[in-house]
Amino acid sequence: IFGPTDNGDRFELRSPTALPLAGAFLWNQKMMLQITCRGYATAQFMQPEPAKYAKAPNLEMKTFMQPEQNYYAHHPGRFIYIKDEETNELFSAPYEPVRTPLDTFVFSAGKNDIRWTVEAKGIKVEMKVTVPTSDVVELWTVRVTNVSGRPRKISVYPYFPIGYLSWMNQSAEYRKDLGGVVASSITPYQKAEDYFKNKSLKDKTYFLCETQPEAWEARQSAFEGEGGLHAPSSIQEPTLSNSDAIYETPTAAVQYRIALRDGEEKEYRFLFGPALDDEEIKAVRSKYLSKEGSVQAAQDYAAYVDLGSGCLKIETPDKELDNFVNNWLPRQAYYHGDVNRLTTDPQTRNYLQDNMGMSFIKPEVTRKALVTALSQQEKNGSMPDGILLVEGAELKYINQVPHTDHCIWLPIALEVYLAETGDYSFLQEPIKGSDGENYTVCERLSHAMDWLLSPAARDERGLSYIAQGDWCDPMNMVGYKGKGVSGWLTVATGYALNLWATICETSGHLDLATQYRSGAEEVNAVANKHFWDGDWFARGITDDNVTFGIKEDREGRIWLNPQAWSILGGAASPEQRSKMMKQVEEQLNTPYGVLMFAPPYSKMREDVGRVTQKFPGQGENGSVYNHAAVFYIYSLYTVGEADRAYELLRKLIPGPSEEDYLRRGQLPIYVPNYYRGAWKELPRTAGRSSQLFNTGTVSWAYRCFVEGLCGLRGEKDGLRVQPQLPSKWDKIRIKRKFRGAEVVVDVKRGDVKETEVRYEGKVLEGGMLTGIRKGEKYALEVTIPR
Ligand code: CEZ
Repeated sequence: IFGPTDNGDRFELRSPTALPLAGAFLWNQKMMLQITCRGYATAQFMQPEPAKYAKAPNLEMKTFMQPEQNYYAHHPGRFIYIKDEETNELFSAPYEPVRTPLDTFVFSAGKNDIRWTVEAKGIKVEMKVTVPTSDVVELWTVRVTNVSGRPRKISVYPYFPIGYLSWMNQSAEYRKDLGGVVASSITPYQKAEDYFKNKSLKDKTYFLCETQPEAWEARQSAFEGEGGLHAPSSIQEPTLSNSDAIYETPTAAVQYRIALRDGEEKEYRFLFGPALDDEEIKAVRSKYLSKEGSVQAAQDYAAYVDLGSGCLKIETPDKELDNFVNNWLPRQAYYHGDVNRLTTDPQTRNYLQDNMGMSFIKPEVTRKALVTALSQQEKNGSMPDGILLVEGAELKYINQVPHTDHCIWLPIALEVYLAETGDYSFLQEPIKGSDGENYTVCERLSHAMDWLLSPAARDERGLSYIAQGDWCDPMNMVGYKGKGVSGWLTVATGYALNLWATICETSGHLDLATQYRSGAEEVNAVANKHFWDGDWFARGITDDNVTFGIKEDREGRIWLNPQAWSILGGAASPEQRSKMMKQVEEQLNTPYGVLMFAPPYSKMREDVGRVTQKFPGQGENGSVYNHAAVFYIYSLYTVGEADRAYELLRKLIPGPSEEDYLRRGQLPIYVPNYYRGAWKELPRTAGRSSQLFNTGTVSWAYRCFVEGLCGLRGEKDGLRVQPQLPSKWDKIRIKRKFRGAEVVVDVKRGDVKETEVRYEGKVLEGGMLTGIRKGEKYALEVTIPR
């Protein structure tokens, strides 16, 4: 019932009930559309704040996407009802709302479009949706074919619910002049100043038809009547009633009554989206609502998505993995780097990590993002909680809660950018900041590191304050009184300082290198003094001086982040590492990945905070939180733990067994932010996907494949080749784009003591390929020990 097609370009699901929440997503720089295999949809566009053009039947708040969202009959969706005019029998595509058993069901997630093929009662319905590159509109094509072996009379009813738009003013009607249903509304507001802001909001929702329908409904209650969505009353009648909605809930349903000979098909095109006024509606109509227009848009969009195809193609013994890494992972990383999760104020750490991933795809974007972030650095060297991306944007929601970790992500993102591009001159680029100063990148990074080491960021013991959160957003009460410290942030500070010291060294700033290297040593020493618990590092010390994440804790006993980052930053010695890894294996490993911590909290712990109130095993309360998992995986690659790393890396994606797919409930076309944890406590739900595709995991995951598994890591003067295959693999083949060149690498096991890299027959010293020229092709033969 699952599987890749078209050489991995698409992924199919052939049951509407096996993975009912499974879906796919499309985006462009202004919008995002997530749609499930059964037809439920969540779409969002930017104006510039996120907004919706199809809403729930009651007033919906503008919150971020919800994990494991459940759908209900009236949830926004895109559906086609088919009625047999002779028997009155009904079914709907793709599956909802009628839920008739289907003879065929194929949900096919592509990189540039999403398609369904559905067959029931001798009628085949093919649906396809895509979005254009820069306008906010869904482009739909629906083809209906008679496959019943005899002539048929049917009615085809596209039904695109619009929902409750506004309690102030809402209406809808069929507009003959525009060729579709248009709903109008006024975004509710109360303050006079909002009137002026809201004037430019796209408060109209349109559903435009290329072929004029015979009849329509623009009022939800008229469409549904007493029959409900399983058998709408209006569909029981010969024709829809041409209703309008006047301060009533709008909908868009239209009817085509057709006769089809055996084998005959009809194709329809529709547009669905938001608009400011009639002019905009006319403009999208003339641009997109035709065969030529939609073909052009599809080509352009495919070209746009293709820009995100990344720098790596692998052939390994695991075909499913190849499929994911070659096709879907870079696409997801590109989505993050290109549109910053469609927010106007991304969290600073998300912004930096999402753009870090872009180094492998479009490094010029990473460079620009680093400039944008650094230009918002505070006078004292610290970084704000969020980065403002458009004029007039404000720090909202979580960005109003003080977190202390934002500086550490600067050298992390910068280092990946430099490794990928070798663009060390960037360090000397001056950046004018909102602090009014004109400092170079190098100076700004040093200021950020100085801040991490300053008394503003560290207590008298030298441990890093946590305030109302570090990487873990909901860990908001460890330090809200001003004293609590973070074990993770302390070792992460060590990592950031070491990275920065290395960059300084490589770029010839030796004095700075020595200074920050000794800062790192000092930080790592105090981390060991205060957080080492015998077998692992503790997670923090509360305002009341209680150390947590230690052996004595019944819940929240061992946390992954302090272990991973003490490996990265050097706080952990080789002996400590092996102790920690053993504990991680025993206490945190599950068949679905490694837990963020265990055991999960069962009730509020007031000196830890909101994280303990999340449902056990969900979100940050001890799930397989993939972002945390991938930090650990990356850290394992940095110390040559190839087998441990690969085992966990593979678990980031669903499959390949059917049982695993069913449990996770998601297709292998993106990494979700978590899989449910509480594997020991609540085994029934363990492994279930959050279905959320916004996650910092992807940039690190891509990095793990490029630099870790394939071992193709950029350095100032070239490419270091050091593959780390799991021991059960004998060979892999890699194609890697690097600084404009193409490097093809054949990796095999052989009788060598150490990895041997040959280029044109000669062994490369230290596995370093240097003198790489743009446009050239390099073929490397790599032999790794058996
Ligand atoms: O958001 C993420 C953040 O975007 O949570 C991560 C954090 O590092 C990322 O920057 C770990 O806390 O507030 C909450 O409780 C939520 O859990 C969000 O913070 C969380 C959601 O996954 C967003 O979809």
